[in-house]
Amino acid sequence: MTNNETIVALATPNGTGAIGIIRLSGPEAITIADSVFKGKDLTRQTSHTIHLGNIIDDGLVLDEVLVSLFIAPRSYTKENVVEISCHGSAYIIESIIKLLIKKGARSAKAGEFTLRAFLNGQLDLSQAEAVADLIASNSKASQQVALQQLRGGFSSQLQSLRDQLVQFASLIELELDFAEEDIEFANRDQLKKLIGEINGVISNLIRSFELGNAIKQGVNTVIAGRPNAGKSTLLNALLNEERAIVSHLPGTTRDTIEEVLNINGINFRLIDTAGIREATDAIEQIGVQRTMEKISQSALLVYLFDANEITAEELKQDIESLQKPGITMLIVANKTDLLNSAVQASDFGLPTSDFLSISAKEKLHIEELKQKIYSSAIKDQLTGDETLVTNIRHLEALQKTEEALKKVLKGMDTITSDFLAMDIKQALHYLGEITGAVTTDDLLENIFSKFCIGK
Ligand SMILES: Nc1nc2c(ncn2[C@@H]2O[C@H](COP(=O)(O)OP(=O)(O)OP(=O)(O)O)[C@@H](O)[C@H]2O)c(=O)[nH]1
Ligand SMILES: [Mg+2]
Repeated sequence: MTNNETIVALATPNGTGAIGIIRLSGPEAITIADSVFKGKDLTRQTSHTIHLGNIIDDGLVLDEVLVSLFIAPRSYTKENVVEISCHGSAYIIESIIKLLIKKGARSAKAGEFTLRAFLNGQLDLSQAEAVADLIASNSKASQQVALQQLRGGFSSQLQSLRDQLVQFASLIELELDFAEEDIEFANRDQLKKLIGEINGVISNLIRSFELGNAIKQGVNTVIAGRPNAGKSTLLNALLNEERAIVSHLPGTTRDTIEEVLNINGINFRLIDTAGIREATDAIEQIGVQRTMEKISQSALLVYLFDANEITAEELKQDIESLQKPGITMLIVANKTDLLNSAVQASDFGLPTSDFLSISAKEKLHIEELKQKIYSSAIKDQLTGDETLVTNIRHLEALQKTEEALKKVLKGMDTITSDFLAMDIKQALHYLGEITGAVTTDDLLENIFSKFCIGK
């Protein structure tokens, strides 16, 4: 990978806007910009300054622009960076980029600016990934988690663990030099203690993935129950919008309907489904199948029933048939507006904890249900500064580290120092994959190709 090329790309979205920002990075960024700019000599200006002037192509003024200068290493990529703010016409933007390429820049690949920032030591790998997450964030919580990771909370924690382990690895390597004398430089009890500590942190991080992933991707929340229970009415009430068709005919909803609802900063993907029963025709049967699929892919199931229609025995059967490991079930009694008195969990012989009674049609207790949905998914309180793993690549590396450390612990009393050193190195390798201390071209390609061009 050579960094002596100067790259160029539009940093703002494609299409017409008030302004467009074209970014150049590389050793020639300033001289290339200067060669098309009339106003000042850009090569003689100081870093972090802005200059008004014209972009000239073939003697003609193409646009009046503002040019910002960032002189290496005081820039995002640690290279010379120039940002040209021009008028946001697609024609002007394209013409300026073409002109800069004619003068010696080349088109940047997806994520190439951030890749350079990583290769030049501006960011570690998990921070670079956080840049992509931040750009993609679509809720307060996902923005906060990405920002936390960008600030390095995640990597610094792992880095200090890795440092301690490196120390042990070197002590054990030292033992290999004195193998005949049977000396132990690395105190085994201390090593055990350290591994115990590391394992504690790692398993917390692994556990945080469920929440981290929920925050990043949104929580799949399926509304299911018998036909006519009021599922579509409930979807509409939660969204405050007439999204799904409601009718008194059972079997109205046939396909699944998905909409995002934000509760306290977390996105929930609400899925309204076809009512579960013995289907009366082939299409309904497909609908019911789809319902079951959606349930199995969801983290949260809102089981809705018509409190006027169902017996305690039927309810029990429904709940039993829908209960699966890994999915939290809320049991919600609907149409309570038709009842003289409120229904309670105990009426049906159910525990009160995950039970709620509402009227979807009259919008009674909908806010309560929203909060219950939130607290079922976000079991631990979010304080905003905790370290959460949101990235599947990190999760896998952590799991592999955990496995490698288990091997170290298991082998500590039985195997020789050379094998122990190898097992520790394995753990170090996986930890390094997260921060980028250990990388391969494939890994980098994989991560940065997911960025947009211009980032
Ligand atoms: N009184 C009363 N009627 C309700 C309530 N919720 C829904 N309904 C009515 O119950 C009927 C069925 O509502 P839907 O929302 O279509 O029920 P569904 O569960 O989506 O039904 P399918 O899609 O056929 O499975 C409609 O006539 C609604 O107006 C409620 O809280 N109170
Ligand atoms: Mg429906």
